[in-house]
Amino acid sequence: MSDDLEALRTETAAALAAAPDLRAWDAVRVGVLGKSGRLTALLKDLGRAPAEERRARGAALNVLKDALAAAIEARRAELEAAALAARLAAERLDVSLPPRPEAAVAGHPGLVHPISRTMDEMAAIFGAMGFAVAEGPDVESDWFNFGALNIPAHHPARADHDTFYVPPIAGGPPRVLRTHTSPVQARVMLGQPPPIRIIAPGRTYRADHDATHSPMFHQCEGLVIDRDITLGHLKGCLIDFLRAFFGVPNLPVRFRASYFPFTEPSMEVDIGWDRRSGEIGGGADWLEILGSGMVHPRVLANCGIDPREWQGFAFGMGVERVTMLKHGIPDLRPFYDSDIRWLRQYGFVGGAPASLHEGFGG
Ligand code: 2NL
Repeated sequence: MSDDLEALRTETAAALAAAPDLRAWDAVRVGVLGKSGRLTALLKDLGRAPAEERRARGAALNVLKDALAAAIEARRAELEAAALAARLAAERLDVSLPPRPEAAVAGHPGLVHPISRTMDEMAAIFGAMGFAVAEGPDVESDWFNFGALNIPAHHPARADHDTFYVPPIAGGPPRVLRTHTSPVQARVMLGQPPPIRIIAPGRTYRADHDATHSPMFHQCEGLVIDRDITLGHLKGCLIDFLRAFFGVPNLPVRFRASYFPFTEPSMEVDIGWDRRSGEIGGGADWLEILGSGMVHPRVLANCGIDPREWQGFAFGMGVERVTMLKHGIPDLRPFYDSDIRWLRQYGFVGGAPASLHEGFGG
């Protein structure tokens, strides 16, 4: 190899070794391979070499170009690994550190967010009735979120859901951020034989953002599948739940015919309250709390359960909504602001919530 090419190789190697970070590395790269880089200039000059030398020099230049590109790439990988290692070391969190003293309230290192509290209470109340808690992924296949639940493409219910779509993994099925927690229940039905008694509390997502809607919110759904489940079981179960959750023993509960694609018949569930004072159980007004119904035979079949042998009921409710009602929280937006003043006002001292036995009250 001619001297000038050899010089470029050794000088580039030295410059790469001396480059302390990706910025310096990029300057070396541009200086060699860039538009006005040294190698680029040598390639441009090739045309001026004597014809008898051109062929050999061209070949040597190409070999050098590949070698330089490889050396540059190798150094980039090295520097990136070093940068990542430095970041990981610098940003390491010591989770065993005691909490900052200013975060403590009344001697407690932290408080339970009202959303978590409500979901814990739901787990305790339904848990005492024999329900297990089921969980599933936030990013769902279009089929689990809609298809399994008797909401085919072009069904009007899809439009109501204001769905966030997620790019599919190469060649994979269409994906969404789940718009309800029903897909968790569809997964359970496919994964285990009946009888089934579960609730599915968790995050849900819809492309909706205003004073009363957040793009991320929470739902709790429930599902019971057995051989002889009737509307009577649905009513008894939800009446018991609502009375335990709101702590009002004789809370008036009303069932109203409605429509959902995944249940038939479907019912909306209202509780009695006083619109003026906000008192739950008093007054002459009705407030919608839950959607419910007998699981549609097509949903059972979609999820591998024979509807001639098994039947059941399902229900769903918004966690934010019942939390605001129960605790008189007037505004949805601060739920997600992580404002320590709001959390102090509405947070709960830790520990498991009261069980059904305590919550029933009569
Ligand atoms: C509402 C209404 C509801 C369901 C959710 C459900 C799930 C399966 C099968 C059948 Cl896997 N149904 N879920 C049923 C009726 C109503 O939610 O207003 N939610 C906030």
